Amino acid sequence: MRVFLLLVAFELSWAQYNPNTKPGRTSIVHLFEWRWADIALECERYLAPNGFGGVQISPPNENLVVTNPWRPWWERYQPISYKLCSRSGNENEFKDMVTRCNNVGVYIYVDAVVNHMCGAAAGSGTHSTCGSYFNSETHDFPAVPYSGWDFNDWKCKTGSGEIENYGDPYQVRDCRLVSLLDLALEKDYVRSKVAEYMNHLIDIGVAGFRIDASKHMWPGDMKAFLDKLKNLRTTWFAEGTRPFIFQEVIDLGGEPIKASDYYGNGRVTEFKYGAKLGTVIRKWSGEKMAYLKNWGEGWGFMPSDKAVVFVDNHDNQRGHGAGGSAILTFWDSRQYKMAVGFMLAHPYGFTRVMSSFRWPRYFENGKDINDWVGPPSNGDGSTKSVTINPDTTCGNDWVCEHRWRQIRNMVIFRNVVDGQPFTNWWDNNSNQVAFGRGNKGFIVFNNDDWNMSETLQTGLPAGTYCDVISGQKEGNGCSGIKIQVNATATDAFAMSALTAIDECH
Ligand code: AAO
Repeated sequence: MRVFLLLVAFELSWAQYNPNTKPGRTSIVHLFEWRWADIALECERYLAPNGFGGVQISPPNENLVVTNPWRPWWERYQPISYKLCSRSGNENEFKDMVTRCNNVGVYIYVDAVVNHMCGAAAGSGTHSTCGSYFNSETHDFPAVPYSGWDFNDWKCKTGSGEIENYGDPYQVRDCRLVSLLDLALEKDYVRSKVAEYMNHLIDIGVAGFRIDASKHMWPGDMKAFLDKLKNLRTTWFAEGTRPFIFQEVIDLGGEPIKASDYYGNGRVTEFKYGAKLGTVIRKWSGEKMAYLKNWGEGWGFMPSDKAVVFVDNHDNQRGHGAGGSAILTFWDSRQYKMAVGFMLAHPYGFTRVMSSFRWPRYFENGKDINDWVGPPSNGDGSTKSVTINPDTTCGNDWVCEHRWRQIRNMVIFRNVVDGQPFTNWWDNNSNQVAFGRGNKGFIVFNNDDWNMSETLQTGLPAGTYCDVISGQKEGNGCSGIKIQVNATATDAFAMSALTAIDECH
């Protein structure tokens, strides 16, 4: 009997590392600031047919409306209540999105902001996305409800009430992050309210959560509310499926709080990944692609089965969060495609693709003074819809990196090579590298300033293959480069900066 109980507990605690994506779907995409109506359409018309496993959405709950004079994207990280009501849409639109995406096998991952409510200086009134009243001075959020008792102010020991030093784990967990009112998650009442919000989303049919600002919560407090979560809806998921949990913890080293402190709760964001990959592809600090041979744990990253990886995120693509100027984004499109291609070809971690909006980036003294600019919006502040151009790119200033041919095809490549080993590494001791994934795929990168002409061992069965970077398989042919793989080796010459080979026959 005892053994049986232990086994059950073991399985339950492991399940939240599983992204819950459908078999053969291995990546999710962050559709940053998209409206629910647009996400529903995108699931049906693009994500499902192209093998995407899911979507990370922006926080769906009611938030502070900030107008100074325009609305910043970051207002969504200042909760006012857990009503499903935001610039992306209302509860009905949210439910419609979840149902339609789930029905085509693309699952929804919610960005859950549960460490805090709005900023201390937000004031009082009903300037919130659903019009709920709040008062940040008295810490009153009647639409939850939370009151003064539910915040950590008494616990924080800094003079300012703010996190002043990331070297002190108590400050980081008990004080305010950039003045955001810090919830007392040691209280069962607060844990229950958070769990109630997340369970409401599970009831609607979501598959998991990104937990915002996890570094600023005690791992044990998080475990307490995570343990209260229900299993996923059996309409779409197998009986007993736990929600996928990935925690936003920025650990670039050098602080006492480690990503590993959070492994017990689920996966963790690996911020070293994008910072290092950007440095390598930019060839900064003497880095070169040849050094990527032992990419992954060999670079000091967390265990692969704990990691969620990405080249950039909504913070560090605009100088928020961490990673610095090495982070590659859509603004550096050629290098960005190479980085995302490398990430998707390499077996390490669970991969998340970024999908952004364009903003009027403007640097003053090395800082983008428009880092706050919100999503493409109409005069009344409502978010613009994502229009689709005849050439399948997006309009209205939505960048849609996930629709870039090279990125979309590499999402498919990752699905094709899923479970295959990392094989046949080759490098020129500089910035030309290649590797295979068993007998299913092979990829070549040329980030040197000179052409490449090599004969490489691919591990692929002999035959004709389509390069999925320059084109793809179309009918019985390739729209891009066609590559002949011989019985033992193949000529990899005259290839573009990034070349992937995939089965096409
Ligand atoms: C806004 C205004 C504030 C105002 C506040 C309240 O900008 O001036 O006080 O409202 O009125 C987002 C925006 C914030 C915004 C907030 C609320 O980014 O600008 O504040 O919404 O509207 C830390 C956290 C991490 C967080 C990141 C931005 O640890 O959790 O800051 N990310 C999430 C979200 C993010 C959101 C929030 C959290 C809040 O993704 O969108 O904020 O819900 C160090 C620490 C990191 C720390 C960074 C930045 O990083 O390690 O933990 O991240 O500092 O403070 C080197 C180091 C690296 C270091 C980095 C930067 O790279 O190696 O470790 O330098 O110093």
